[in-house]
Amino acid sequence: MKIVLGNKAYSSWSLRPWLVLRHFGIACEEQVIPLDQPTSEADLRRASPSGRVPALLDGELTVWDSLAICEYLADKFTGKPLWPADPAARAVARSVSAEMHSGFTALRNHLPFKIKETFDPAPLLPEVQADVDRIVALWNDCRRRFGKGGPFLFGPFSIADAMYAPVVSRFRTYGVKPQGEAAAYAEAVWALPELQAWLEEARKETWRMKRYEQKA
Ligand SMILES: N[C@@H](CCC(=O)N[C@@H](CS)C(=O)NCC(=O)O)C(=O)O
Repeated sequence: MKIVLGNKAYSSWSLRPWLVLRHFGIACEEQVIPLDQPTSEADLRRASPSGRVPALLDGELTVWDSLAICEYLADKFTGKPLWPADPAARAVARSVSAEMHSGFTALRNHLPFKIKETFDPAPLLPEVQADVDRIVALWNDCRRRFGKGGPFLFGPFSIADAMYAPVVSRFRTYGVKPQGEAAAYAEAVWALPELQAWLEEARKETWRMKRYEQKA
């Protein structure tokens, strides 16, 4: 298999399935397409039918979209606990993953993913604060209901944590401090060796993405 990613400094959607691959020790080549470069659009179109990354190539098959890739990996590697084993926990893990995938637009637009950077905390727009409050509430709820077996949302690391890892990074970048169990959860995600490895690789990148650098 090969996963096609955007730059590690900026591509939050790419980080999600990459973390799943790395955490569960699934062998996969990788290719990074730097975004916002003169050749990016053509390169992305060649790699992915949507013209967006991540995309996973498995033989003749292309799977695109972060959550679809995670589901494909869960189907293909059934011996590995990519989702929680308990059906109720798994259903909630899928719910919070889908909520991340389809929502939190204000947070994603106003606090862009910049894993290498940190800024002084600034007041949040009300719609961004509402997204932060909902995320912190759902982290606390998952930890309380399902988190007994480990430091992550459903105890051991699962796809749900991969979906929220870019939010953990954004909270650090913009000085957002979650309250309650959510604070310890965010620390556990940030401390993941795979996430730190991604950060190290992001630090080595020299591409600049002008579109994002004008913000924040
Ligand atoms: N819903 C998609 C979103 C993918 C997406 O928007 N990827 C961005 C990079 S993080 C992209 O490919 N952008 C193309 C561009 O900026 O030209 C997913 O979950 O994979």
